[in-house]
Amino acid sequence: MATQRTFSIIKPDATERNLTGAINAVIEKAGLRIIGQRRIKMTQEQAERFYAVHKERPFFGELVEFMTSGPVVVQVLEGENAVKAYRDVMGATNPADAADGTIRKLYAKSIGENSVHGSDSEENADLEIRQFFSEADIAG
Ligand code: IDP
Repeated sequence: MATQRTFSIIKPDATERNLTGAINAVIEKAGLRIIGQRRIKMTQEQAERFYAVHKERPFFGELVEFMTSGPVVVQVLEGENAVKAYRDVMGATNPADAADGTIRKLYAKSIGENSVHGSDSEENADLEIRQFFSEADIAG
C-alpha cells in the first residue's frame, strides 16, 4: 500500500478541553505523521463549504454552528493507507458505537461533538487539504 495523505480536523469540543496534544499522541502512535497543522477559527462560509455534502441533513445548521463555535486544528496526516488508518483510529461517528482505544471512544462528547474529522476517501482528502492548505505549508 502506498503512502497516502488524509485531512483531519480537531474539532471545537476537543480544543476547548485542551486535548490537541492528547489526540496528536493517538494519531502518532497509530503510525501517522502530522505533516501540516494550523489552528484557526472557521468562518461560517468555510464550515458551510466544508460540510456542503450534508446541507440537506437535519443537523446541518447545528453542525455549522458547532464547527464555528471555537478554534479548530486543521491537519494533513501522512502514512501507509492514511485515509483508512485514520478512520480506524478515529472510531465510529457516534462515540457510543466507537471501539475501545479510538479517539472518539476516548474523547468524544456526543454524535455531533465528536472531537475529530477525517476524510472518507482519497479524493475527498485531496479536496479538503486544498481547502485549508497550500503545499508551502506542508512538509512531509
Ligand atoms: P463522520 O464524521 O464520521 O464521517 P458523517 O456522517 O460524515 O460522519 O457526519 C459528519 C459530522 O456531522 C459528524 O462527524 C458529526 O459531527 C455530525 N453529525 C453526524 N450525524 C449527526 C447527528 O445525527 N446529529 C448531530 N450531528 C451529527
